Amino acid sequence: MLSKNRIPWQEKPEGSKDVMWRYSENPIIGRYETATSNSIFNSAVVPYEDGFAGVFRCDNKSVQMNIHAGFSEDGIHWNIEDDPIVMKEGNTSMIDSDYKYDPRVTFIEDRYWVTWCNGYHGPTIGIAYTFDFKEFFQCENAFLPFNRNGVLFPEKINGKYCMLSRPSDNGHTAFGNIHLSYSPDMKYWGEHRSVLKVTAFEDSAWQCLKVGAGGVPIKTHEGWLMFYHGVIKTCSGFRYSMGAALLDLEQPDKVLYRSQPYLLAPAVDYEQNGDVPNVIFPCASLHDEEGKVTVYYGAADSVVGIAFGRIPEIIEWLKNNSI
Ligand code: BMA
Repeated sequence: MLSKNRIPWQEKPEGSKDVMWRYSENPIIGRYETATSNSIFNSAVVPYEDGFAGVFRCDNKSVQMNIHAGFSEDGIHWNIEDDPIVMKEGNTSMIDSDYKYDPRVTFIEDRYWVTWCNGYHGPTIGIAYTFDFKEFFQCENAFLPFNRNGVLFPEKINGKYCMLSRPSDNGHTAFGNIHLSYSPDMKYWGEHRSVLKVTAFEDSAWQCLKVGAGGVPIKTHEGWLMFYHGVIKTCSGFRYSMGAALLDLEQPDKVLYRSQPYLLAPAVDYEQNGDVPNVIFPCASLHDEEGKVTVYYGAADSVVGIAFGRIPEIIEWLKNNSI
């Protein structure tokens, strides 16, 4: 919960019947905002000191994927480091990495934890921690390859760290369900459980090919609110949209509600056109004590956009639109 940091916000456009709506000034981060970037997209932000900090996916002009730290006073205008994060040794000296992408950031107890898709003989889930977004300490990879979309819960559940992930292949995976795993120490992961699976095409086609966790789940009285991406394969390729689910607080592999319609799908220029057309890929959100939520998402694998909603309305909508 935030008190001093005011999250970015804009009221719903008059007459809109949508549960979530886009910021009128999107995209908030353009593709060329660091000295060497080809694109800046699937990125994660958190409240930090009097403002915000984040970890950003910046692909450079050789189209190598890496993660960069950044800071902002208002959550909209960002200063992103020109150079990628250089990791120090955390709970291991094995900090090899062929590439890094799609970061998430979670504050747990005393530090910020970063998870990302780490290239180690194929994609798997990398973990690091930081106290200040200047020094980062890399830990053991959570899982064997191949895995993507590792997202930590913001607190221990039943005394253990808990992480969502999506086992995958080494390519543009044509399948994918969300699982979760527990760890007593952020090093050894087990007790793997299935959480959310793809839907049948005739039930909800936008999420029938694969689903993957978005930002850090938000704790509410009714459950963990998780934004996720769902994918359909169309005649012209994959299309990534955003939905939401509510997971049981004590036992988060139990899905209470899960959206049948999407909350947001590619529909405007910066989501439909870019290096990979038709992608909305949520990686983070900010929320306040009034229940406002601002979701950060990568658009068309090129830029970052934000969208707004109110948590009680989203939960109500989920209850009425669940499969
Ligand atoms: C996924 C990941 C994401 C990307 C998406 C669409 O497999 O690589 O980083 O946004 O594909 O290209």
